[in-house]
Amino acid sequence: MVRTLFYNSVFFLFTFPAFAAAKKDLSFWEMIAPPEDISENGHLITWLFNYVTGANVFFMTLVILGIVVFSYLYSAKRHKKAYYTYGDKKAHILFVAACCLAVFLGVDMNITRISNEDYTKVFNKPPDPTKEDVVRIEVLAQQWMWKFRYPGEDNVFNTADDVVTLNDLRVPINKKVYFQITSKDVIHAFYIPNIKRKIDALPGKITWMWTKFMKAGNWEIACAEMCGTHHYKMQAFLTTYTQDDFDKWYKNAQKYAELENNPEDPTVFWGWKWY
Ligand SMILES: [Cu+2]
Repeated sequence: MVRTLFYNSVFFLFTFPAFAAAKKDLSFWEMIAPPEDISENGHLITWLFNYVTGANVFFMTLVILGIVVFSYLYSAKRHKKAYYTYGDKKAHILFVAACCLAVFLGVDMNITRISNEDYTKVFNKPPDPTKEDVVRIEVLAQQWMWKFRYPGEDNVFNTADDVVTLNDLRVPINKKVYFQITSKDVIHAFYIPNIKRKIDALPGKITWMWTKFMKAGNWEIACAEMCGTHHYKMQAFLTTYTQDDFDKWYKNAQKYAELENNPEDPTVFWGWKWY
C-alpha cells in the first residue's frame, strides 16, 4: 500500500512531466517550471508566491528538524523512563505564543499587507479608455470555448464592424489591455498563466481585468473553474504582437468582420456596450 502510494507519487511528480515534456518538445525543467511572466505586473504575484513558498519551506524545515532531533535525543534507548509534560508551564506557553506571533506577523500579516497594496495600487486600477490609448476586448465564456470581441473601426462594441474571434486572442505588447468578461451559461474563469492572473466569468455579471503584455509570442489561455464535462478542453490561444504586427492583423480581420457579421442575425451581437 505504502509502496504503491510512493511509486505513484514518484510517477506523477517526475515521470509524467518528463513524458509530457518530451511530447511537447520542452525540457523537463520547462515543463515543471512556473509559466514565464510576460506582463508588466506579473512579478508582483510571482514575488508573493515565492515569499509564501519560502516562508512555508523555512517553517516546515524547522518543524521537521524538531521532530527528528527530539526523536533522537529522547528515544527509548537514551531515556528508559518516560517523562510526561503537559506544556502548561509559563515558559512553554510563552515559547508557543512567541512562535505563533512570529508566523502570524512575519508571514500572514505581511502577505495580507502586500497583496492588499498590489490590489489597490495596481490590479484594481483599470486604465481609463477615454484618457489613454487602451485595447478593449470583450470576453464571452461558454461551454466550452472562449469568444473575443474587438470594437472594430467605429470603436463601439456590438456593431456590425466588430472583430470577433473564437479561442483566438490577439493583443499588442507595450499597451494596456482591458478585458470585460462574462459567461453565457455557468461559472468559468478566464486564466492567462503567463500574466499570473485569472478572473471569474459569471453569468449575468460583467467582471474585468487589465494587464500590459511585454513580450511577443504564442501563449495559452485556460478555463480555471470546473465548468462541466469538457472543462479540460476549454483552451484558447493567445498571440502577443508588436504594435505593427497587431495593426496588420486587425486591419485584415476588420475586412472579414463586415462580411461575417450579418446584421439580421441577432446571435452575432452577444456583446454589450462598454461600461
Ligand atoms: Cu469553463
